[in-house]
Amino acid sequence: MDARSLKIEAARAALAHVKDGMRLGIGTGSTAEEFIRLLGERVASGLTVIGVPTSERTAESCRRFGIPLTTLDETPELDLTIDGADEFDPELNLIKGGGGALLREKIVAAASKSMIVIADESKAVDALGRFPLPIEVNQFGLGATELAVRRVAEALGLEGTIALRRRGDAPFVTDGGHFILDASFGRIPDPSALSGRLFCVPGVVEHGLFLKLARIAIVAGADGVKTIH
Ligand code: ABF
Repeated sequence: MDARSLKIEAARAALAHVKDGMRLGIGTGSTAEEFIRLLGERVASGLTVIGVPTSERTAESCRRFGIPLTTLDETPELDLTIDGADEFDPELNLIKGGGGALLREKIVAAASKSMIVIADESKAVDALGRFPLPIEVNQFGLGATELAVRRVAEALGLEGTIALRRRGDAPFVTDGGHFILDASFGRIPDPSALSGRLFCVPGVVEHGLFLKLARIAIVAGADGVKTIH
């Protein structure tokens, strides 16, 4: 099965968790796009849900597929968020943010009673860190923030490169107007320690370590779809 088919299978299996009347957090990325498309079909045939999108891109897709939207101001508590991930470990800790939407994704996930990750099996890792960790930072003080992040990493014995994400010739700018540093530290033995220390850097707005947020991962692979709790 090709990569897109696996994403569709994971997205389809996640739909079984969506019940009439639910307030949903709706993720970003190519796997989430498949979910949005399938959810749109269910909405067209009578399912009643309301969604909070995790990015402008997702908001646009939801509108295209007829999914009613709300905001966290109007609906501050959600029943379920369904989102993709860049990688997940056996404890369902995640790295997210490859799509640049990590801040809204984390706010939405944290506002949800439950979070389900949908992914193909290539996203499974024994320990986080194969995928570069996205760190969303304020544009002001970029150089100082990058240096502080480097010092945090060194204090934890992590080494590697930190790159400012770019789109073409210009830095990539998030929906919130921030930059992203992609930190290739390799294996992260203690994600919780790294998370705590990164939050002590004033220029860090958010980072892509999603720890203890996902309850379930629905993972599609060559052997079928597995649900991991
Ligand atoms: C979002 O999309 C991100 O947090 C993650 O970076 C990415 C996963 O994308 P895809 O489903 O395209 O692999 O959920």
